[in-house]
Amino acid sequence: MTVVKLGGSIVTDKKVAFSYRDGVVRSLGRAIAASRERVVLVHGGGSFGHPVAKKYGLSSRSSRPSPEGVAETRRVMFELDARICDSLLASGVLPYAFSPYPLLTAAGRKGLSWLRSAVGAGLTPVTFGDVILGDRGFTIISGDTISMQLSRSLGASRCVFVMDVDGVLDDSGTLMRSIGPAESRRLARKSSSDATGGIALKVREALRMAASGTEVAFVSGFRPRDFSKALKRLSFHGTTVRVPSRE
Ligand code: IP8
Repeated sequence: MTVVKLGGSIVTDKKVAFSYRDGVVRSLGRAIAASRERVVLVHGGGSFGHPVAKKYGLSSRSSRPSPEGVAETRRVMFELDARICDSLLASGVLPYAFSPYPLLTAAGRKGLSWLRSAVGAGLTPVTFGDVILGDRGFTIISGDTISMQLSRSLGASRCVFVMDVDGVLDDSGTLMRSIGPAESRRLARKSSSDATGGIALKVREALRMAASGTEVAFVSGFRPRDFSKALKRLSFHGTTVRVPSRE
């Protein structure tokens, strides 16, 4: 099983509110359909979820109790999800959209046989970063965290993060072909304009996955051939994550 995280920066143009990259999502969908891999998809908020979450002061750290903000942020996330499912259907992938809520409790994560059944039936489960009610009120759970939880619960052999750049970049913008804990600590200092954690969160979740046996890849969604290679475990242009215990 492979978990694919479609970053908000690749499914939308984050500089343009409510922009959507139909052509890019279709090309990624065609690559998934052609790969015949068993895939579970997670997508981020991009120019839909993040600006609205920010407008209402919602984030993954703190949240003001704003029922309007919760309702509006979820509405735009479901709208983006519907667009993504349309593009997937048009490219030969059969999406099975679901809310990430079942993933939030230990019992829910254990009982994921329905998800396996959906994949066994030829469907591709699709879920997304969401607004959830936790101990600290309403907070945003990033698609990156959901990808990590799903990878662990499903025992995924691979997780592919699809981005708008070639992979994880260093301070000078150069591609890092491989990353481990040391690079992660450096990236943790990078600030993000997202309501969640940006690249630092992705890399942190990637290391946790790698530590529990999932291979992690970062690849550009503008390079569908490299995305195909990453899906099929072939050598690709992008970043791979080193297993922390082997450092
Ligand atoms: O873009 C955030 O998910 P992410 C989702 O994966 C919302 O961090 C609701 C903004």
